[in-house]
Amino acid sequence: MGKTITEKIIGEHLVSGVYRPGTEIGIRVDQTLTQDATGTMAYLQFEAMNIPRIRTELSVSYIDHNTVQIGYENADDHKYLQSVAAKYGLYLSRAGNGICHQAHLERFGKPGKTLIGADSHTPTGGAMGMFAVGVGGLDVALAMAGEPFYLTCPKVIKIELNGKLPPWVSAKDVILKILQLFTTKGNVGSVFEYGGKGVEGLSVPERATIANMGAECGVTTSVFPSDATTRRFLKAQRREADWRELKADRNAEYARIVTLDLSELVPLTAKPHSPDNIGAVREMDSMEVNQVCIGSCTNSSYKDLVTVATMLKGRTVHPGVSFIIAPGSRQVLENLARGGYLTDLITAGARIMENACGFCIGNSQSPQTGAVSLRTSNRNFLGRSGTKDANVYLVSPETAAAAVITGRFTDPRDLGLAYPRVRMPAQFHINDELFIRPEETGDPSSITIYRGPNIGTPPTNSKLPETISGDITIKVGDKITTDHIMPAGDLMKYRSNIPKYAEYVFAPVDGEFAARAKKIRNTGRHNIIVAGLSYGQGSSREHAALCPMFLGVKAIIAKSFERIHAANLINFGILPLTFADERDYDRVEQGDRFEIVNIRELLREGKNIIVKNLSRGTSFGVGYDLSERQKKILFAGGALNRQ
Ligand code: MIC
Ligand code: SF4
Repeated sequence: MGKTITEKIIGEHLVSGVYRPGTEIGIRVDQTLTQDATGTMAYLQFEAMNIPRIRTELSVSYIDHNTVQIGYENADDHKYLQSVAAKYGLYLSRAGNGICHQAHLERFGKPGKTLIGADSHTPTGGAMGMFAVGVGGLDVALAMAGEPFYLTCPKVIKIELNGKLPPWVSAKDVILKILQLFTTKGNVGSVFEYGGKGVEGLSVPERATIANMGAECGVTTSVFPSDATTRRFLKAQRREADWRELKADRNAEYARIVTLDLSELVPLTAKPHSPDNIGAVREMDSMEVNQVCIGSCTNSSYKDLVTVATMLKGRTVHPGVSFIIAPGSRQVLENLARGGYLTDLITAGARIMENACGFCIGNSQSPQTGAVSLRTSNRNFLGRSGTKDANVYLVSPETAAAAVITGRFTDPRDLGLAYPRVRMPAQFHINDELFIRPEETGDPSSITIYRGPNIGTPPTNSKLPETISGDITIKVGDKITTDHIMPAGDLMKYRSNIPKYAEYVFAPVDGEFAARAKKIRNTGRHNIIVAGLSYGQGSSREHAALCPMFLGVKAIIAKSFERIHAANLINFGILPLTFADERDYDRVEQGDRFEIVNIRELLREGKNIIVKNLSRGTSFGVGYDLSERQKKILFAGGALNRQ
């Protein structure tokens, strides 16, 4: 039987287990990436492992999230990251160099390699045939220490693209259509593998938009073939030697095949407050728009911004719209400038932001009260923009630029303009000066790691007790994202200060949670969280596990968990349990007192676990999906305790 691309790459990297979907496997990690908001904690954990130099082929530490720098904390973290990179042999991508996923695709991505990144949009690398997976920082730290990366061997869903995109319909509309079909839940343990004739017509940046937002579906990753287009892209990056061909065998078998005719797609939008709440742009009834933000790791490539610049050339932003552009990388910005496109954008009235995450994570450009904000980013969770009652719509760069012109939701096909078909340059202007290479940094033993006053040591957990006895400190509903659990925005400056950051756990949902949890913890009881479907959607931030752990959370009972978050919970010694009968969710309330006895023994022997509800005199069963390796981590109270 033939192989899928996924099976080929996994097969070349397999170090434990066998390629059987649903079972745990370990793979060798070629490359890792981190960004500053997850990286500081990941490197503190790496330091705790006492390894003299990294053991991967390539590891890159990007500074792209916390670049607004109000107060000393972010700048101190940047300096910490720079000294760590020098000491342990990593590349450092300095602030101003761009968003990790865009810059990594440009300068380091290689077909056929494995990449794990402490950021949920790491699958962007799948655009050039990498097996690229978003993970928690601790998994990156372990990979840098030479450990394999463990994951559930995924089942492969083929997305067969046929036809060609019509004018004004672009890659964002493709992935929004896929989000409409697959939604944000129920896809854990799958890979989207793209194929079909339609792939040929998509440039690498377009493939990157699609692979990037597969993360919103909750898949392990998305993979495109590496073909002549990939080769041209790498050549334009002066990296043709990194190319290799990679495609699925003709007779490869898939768990499911979904066919999409690109020529039938129309401009789409994800309406508030979920990336799978899809509607057609034409149905938006010319709604007034207050803000347009173009950028983020989803749509900030040269191709995206040249399209926008060409549409706006000679025009001026509508008076009702605040128009923001954040290019994906310094390379993108420099090439826009050299081609004259930057001038067109400035003349049109764009507010040009730094090449960084910026507005996407809500640490700048929060819109006005009740605003309608059109963004080319990938997440529109409630409050993520920094304005709680803002309505964020996710759109393509074309639809975003149309609203810049008209001040209203406008289908770009209705503008009456000629569609600017952008050709990718045969050669990008390349300037790697903002990368600090490991070779440049001198003798590692002479490097002292810099630690500002905001940088603490990573807290560790105690061993899993025989009995968990505690309170339902909070009961939440379905689709709770890590932005609900551990908000980012301006609070991200506390990423390396856990006691401080922990004060904000669940702040967007329940401002009293942290105080309540501390009170329960201080009486010696445990905190337990009850949740609905798809708990922990969204980002990879391990702080959504680490900070609850710090507050004394020992177990979470949910209807289902998202992949990265479940792995993070285990890494920090929090037990993820699922309701055996989902109706039991309705039979428990916040404040109920629970007892789960003999857990260690039951887990060890693979037996059913019963939860006693002492407040109601009832009990119910819960399940778990844990490998022997994961059980050991839980018994030890987290992965750091096992090092
Ligand atoms: C995000 O888009 O939510 C982030 C910020 O990039 C996160 C990482 C983080 O919280 O630091 C992600 O996607 O993993
Ligand atoms: Fe940055 Fe936004 Fe991409 Fe996250 S989703 S990496 S915050 S640009």
